[in-house]
Amino acid sequence: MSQTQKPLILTGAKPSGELTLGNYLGAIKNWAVMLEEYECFFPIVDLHAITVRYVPADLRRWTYQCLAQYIACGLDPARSHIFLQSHVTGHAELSWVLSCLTPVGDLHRMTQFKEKSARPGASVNAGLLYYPVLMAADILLYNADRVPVGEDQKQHLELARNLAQRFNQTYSETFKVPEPFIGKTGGRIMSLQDPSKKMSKSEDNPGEAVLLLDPPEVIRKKILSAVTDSGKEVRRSDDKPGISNLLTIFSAVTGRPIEKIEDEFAGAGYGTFKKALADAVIAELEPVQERYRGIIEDKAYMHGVLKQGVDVAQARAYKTLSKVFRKAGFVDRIR
Ligand code: AQP
Repeated sequence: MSQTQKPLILTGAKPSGELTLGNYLGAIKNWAVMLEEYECFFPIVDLHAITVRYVPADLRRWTYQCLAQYIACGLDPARSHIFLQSHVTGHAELSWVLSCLTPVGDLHRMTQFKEKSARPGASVNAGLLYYPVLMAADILLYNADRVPVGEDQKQHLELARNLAQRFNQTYSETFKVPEPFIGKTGGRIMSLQDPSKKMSKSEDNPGEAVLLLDPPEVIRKKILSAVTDSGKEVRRSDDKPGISNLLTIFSAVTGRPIEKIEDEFAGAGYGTFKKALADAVIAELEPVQERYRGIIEDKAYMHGVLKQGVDVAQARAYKTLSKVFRKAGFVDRIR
């Protein structure tokens, strides 16, 4: 089968900080096994990174880091299209058209908007509210068949599906309605310090998240100090959110079912379990970090990857955008 006949997958991360174990287990690790079966578009969605206060130099550094980590985690640029969202003309334009079909109330109901706007000192700008419309445009611009997302992004994907249907009904059949694709394990990794909220790269407390680039001793320290629950049994249960989260991580890292891990650590206590988990996470991330170090030094290689990716992405984006503009009634550009 030629590459163009494969179903199209599109998914990306935003360079709003250093990638976490949550980004890796809930997303990137699952994407890396899709390269054969799907035509994969992996944008780094940098336009999304400016909805919160940020420092431009950090954004640039995190963008390069994200690119090098994508590749180090197994997103092979020879078998996928890796590019920066801001390099492609079309994301912002399509999001404008889609925003004119989006009830504002739908955006106010988004969990992520509610959480982020409630953070102390948050600047609640229109971009933060509008973010899911831009995300819908990211997906629909490429007419993606499936979108691998963590549980936390399901609500945003639902909006993208609604907007595809609404556009098709308002104008005429244009967009595929994208399907979610959630990995079997690691769907939602929670904070190590507060397992009621997800592990996020932009949290202020460094103990909350293992970062992909954390040195082994830091990873060990963070996991050993992760909050656990009363009792000492290593067992998944609704009233044990801390240990349940650590079991999810263990299972996602090793590929072993949670029940098997519970059996192995029956009667062992939290301390022994955490030490084994730290070893497993370190063993998983060490080769990624090793590959990362080689890639991040090689700017010319990274620029080559971005150039190759954007050429394919832009061609596809222009095609969709001109179709959308025509259907929306804009006069064709005079060439
Ligand atoms: N804790 C998580 N568990 C599972 N999956 C997660 N993802 C993020 N956090 C977790 C998934 O990673 C992909 C890339 O995420 P993103 O960078 O685009 O945005 P995000 O979900 O907002 O990630 P963060 O880390 O929480 O960033 P900040 O703190 O800046 O908002 C997505 O597929 C996401 O589902």
